[in-house]
Amino acid sequence: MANYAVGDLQGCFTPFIKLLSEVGFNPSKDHLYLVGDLIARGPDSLACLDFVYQNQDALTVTLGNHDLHFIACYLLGKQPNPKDNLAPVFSSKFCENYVSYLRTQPLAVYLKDHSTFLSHAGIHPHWSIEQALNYAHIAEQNYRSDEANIFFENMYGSKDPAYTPSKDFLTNFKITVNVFTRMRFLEQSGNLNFFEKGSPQQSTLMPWFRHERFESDKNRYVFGHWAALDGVTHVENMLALDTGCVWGGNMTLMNLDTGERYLSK
Ligand SMILES: [Mn+2]
Repeated sequence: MANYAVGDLQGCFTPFIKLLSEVGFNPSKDHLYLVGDLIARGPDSLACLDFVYQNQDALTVTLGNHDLHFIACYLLGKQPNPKDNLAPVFSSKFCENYVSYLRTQPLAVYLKDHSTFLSHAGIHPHWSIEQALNYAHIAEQNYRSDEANIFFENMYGSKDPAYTPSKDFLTNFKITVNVFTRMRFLEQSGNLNFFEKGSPQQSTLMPWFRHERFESDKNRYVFGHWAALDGVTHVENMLALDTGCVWGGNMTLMNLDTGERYLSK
């Protein structure tokens, strides 16, 4: 049995399947962690969702911002961003199944045997792994509940860059979702900066993974979301898997047992 992780698929089905066949992924024995953003800008979001749905016993998805946006649009009856190629997904007779399945998936996972934390955007440096999993768990209950719509209605906007829990449960949902699915750079205060998306070399702000808390941390952190990093963090235990396949780059697959990386051509 092998454990693999893949970064943002973003609807790029062909390179994904090629990578799985290159490593001989066997859904009856192996497990695959997808760190979110299965769908959106690429050519074949429907095929990505369908594969994930068909192989769900062998897969775990840590949801990304695009996955949550898809769920929100479906539940709230909103139009998705026209830049996303999601029309075939919305017209699929299985659309409801995909939404139901994605809602069963977590925001963050910790693999004890591998000392590895996985999520779409990362972990806030002021949150312990235990706290982070606890916040994720609460938000997961929110989006699985019958009241999920009120959480999705209040998920948007960049008005809440905070990372500390508040007294208001809707705000907490938004904070948790922001940290796990949108975080890149941090302000000095620890608050999230939603406006810079480039590479760390082009910014005076601190990428979340450069915080000193991680220097003596024996855990590995596996994340996607930040294509401008191109898989490079310069921090040994920080493993960035989004190498911008949808923007003309590669897709990255990592063997979590050996640390080996494979790039799609
Ligand atoms: Mn993302």
